[in-house]
Amino acid sequence: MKKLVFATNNSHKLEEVRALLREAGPEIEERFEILSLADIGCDVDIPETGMTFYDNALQKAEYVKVHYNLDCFADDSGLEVRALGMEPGVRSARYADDAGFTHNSDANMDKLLRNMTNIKERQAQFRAVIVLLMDGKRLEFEGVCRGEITRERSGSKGFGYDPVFVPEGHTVTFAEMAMEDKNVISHRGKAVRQLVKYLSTLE
Ligand code: ITT
Repeated sequence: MKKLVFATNNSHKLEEVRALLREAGPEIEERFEILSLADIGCDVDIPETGMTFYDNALQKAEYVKVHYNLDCFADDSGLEVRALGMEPGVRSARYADDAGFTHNSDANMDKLLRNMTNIKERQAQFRAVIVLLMDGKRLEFEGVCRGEITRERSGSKGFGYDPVFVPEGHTVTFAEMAMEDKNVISHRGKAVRQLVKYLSTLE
């Protein structure tokens, strides 16, 4: 079985990705052992200093490759709000902290709703970029999920901005959906299904 590390400290991302890989069927499950950072004894908050999702995902994946010499993939993702010039974008995790250190979803949502108080145009999208470093190759997979920012929070499932995001074609927020339903339409679900497609083509 081939070991593949998912370089994230976000337990929700890990849970979503593990469910998506399970759904991909026994072919993937039997060939790849997905390890978390905790599984490889890494408790570092890997620096993310890039200007793009791609740069940050690569930075996280390279950290594991360099320090642990294991094949690895990382997800860098965030929320892009049209009326805010695609902010918070790569700063999504630390949006409410101007210094960019702390990671507080409640404060992030408060700041977002505050900044959008008088804005009628609510279109937004989640974007996820996955970088895979495997067998000396570097691959990129990307997924986008369009939707709208609500005026108040609703729901308690999921993580991050899920309580304030209603995906296109739906009437409830990501935080009101079961994880399996979110995964069908989410940015991460789309990116991970491309990753799975690639893994399933390998000899
Ligand atoms: P890792 O870097 O350890 O993977 P992280 O949470 O810091 O975990 P990112 O740097 O990629 O991850 O930041 C992504 C942020 O964007 C995340 O903290 C949320 O605030 C937001 N986000 C991304 N995907 C999301 C989703 O599916 N639902 C809600 N918010 C999401």
